[in-house]
Amino acid sequence: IQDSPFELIDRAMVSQMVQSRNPFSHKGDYGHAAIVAGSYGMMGAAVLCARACLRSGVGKLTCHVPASGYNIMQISVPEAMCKTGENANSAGAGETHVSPEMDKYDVIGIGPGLGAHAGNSRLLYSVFEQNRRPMVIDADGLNTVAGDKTLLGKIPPQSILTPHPKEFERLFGKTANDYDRIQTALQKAAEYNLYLVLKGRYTFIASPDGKGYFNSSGNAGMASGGTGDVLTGIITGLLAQKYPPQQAAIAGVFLHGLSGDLAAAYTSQPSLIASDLVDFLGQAYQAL
Ligand code: NPW
Ligand code: AMP
Ligand code: MG
Repeated sequence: IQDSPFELIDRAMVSQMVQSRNPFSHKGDYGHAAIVAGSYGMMGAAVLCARACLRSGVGKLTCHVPASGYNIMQISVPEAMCKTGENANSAGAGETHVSPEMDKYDVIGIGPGLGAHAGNSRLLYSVFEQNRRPMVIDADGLNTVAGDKTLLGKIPPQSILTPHPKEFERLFGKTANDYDRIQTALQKAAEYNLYLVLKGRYTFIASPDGKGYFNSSGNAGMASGGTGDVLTGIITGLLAQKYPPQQAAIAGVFLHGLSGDLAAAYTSQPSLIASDLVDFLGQAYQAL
């Protein structure tokens, strides 16, 4: 990395970014995040994302989930408020997500476990039109954009997209190798004024100003369902706390990987599950 144009994200870099708390602060000082996630059979993704967002330090959190996920969310994450479509009391009554009322929220994280529904495209148009602040887009949020490429140009500037390699390919097409993928990411980040977080062993962040960052934390124990949903919650929570998007992306991926390293040291790589990343986030903050 010494001769590379890219920077390495390490403990020293992230320690400088992490904000300490004013002793007289209250929950309003740490932002109100909205998470738009979950669908029938994938409420776990929404729960993991919400729990991670809370552990990252957000002041208030409201989860927009389909009616079928209302009880699951309220019981699994009592700290979060919950909004559903009109059929909130009839279990399994629908898969619609209420579009967040933008004036209420400082940031929106959208996508984990959303599923592939006909209404997703309309939901994203509405979200992008009403909210011009940086947001986080992951998973089926990204897949929706990939299925309707005009959405790409409508994403609020400085938003953070967190694709894994397959999601990246759906968005921007096949690349010959890792080097090409990084070059494409840098080009697209600049073109659309977005942060692209290419998840993997060494997650790479392409910044719209042309800079690139490789993450140094994390391990193969994190190759397990739901770990990406946790990352979305962490970055959303950091944005809500007014970390600038570049810092939210950098600190988010490092803390996520560090939680994974601490969790693996406690349990083991094979037994690591996504919930462990949430449970060890507090220790990751302490270790900075
Ligand atoms: P393979 O398997 O090696 O051929 P999808 P998803 C590839 C939700 N979840 N390097 C992989 O390739 C998510 O939030 C819900 C290379 C396969 O083809 C989403 O909303 C959970 N290739 C939804 O599920 C827990 C890689 O991508 C394809 C790669 C679908 O998300 C699980 C799979 O990607 C999940 O998070 C890599 N590093 N990573 C819950 N508990 O509710 C992936 N691939 O089709 O986008 O499926 O990522 O599981
Ligand atoms: P997703 O595929 O969306 O669930 O995201 C998986 C998350 O786990 C990403 O943050 C990856 O960077 C991380 N991850 C997966 N496999 C590894 C690995 N072998 N080493 C380090 N991090 C990993
Ligand atoms: Mg994912």
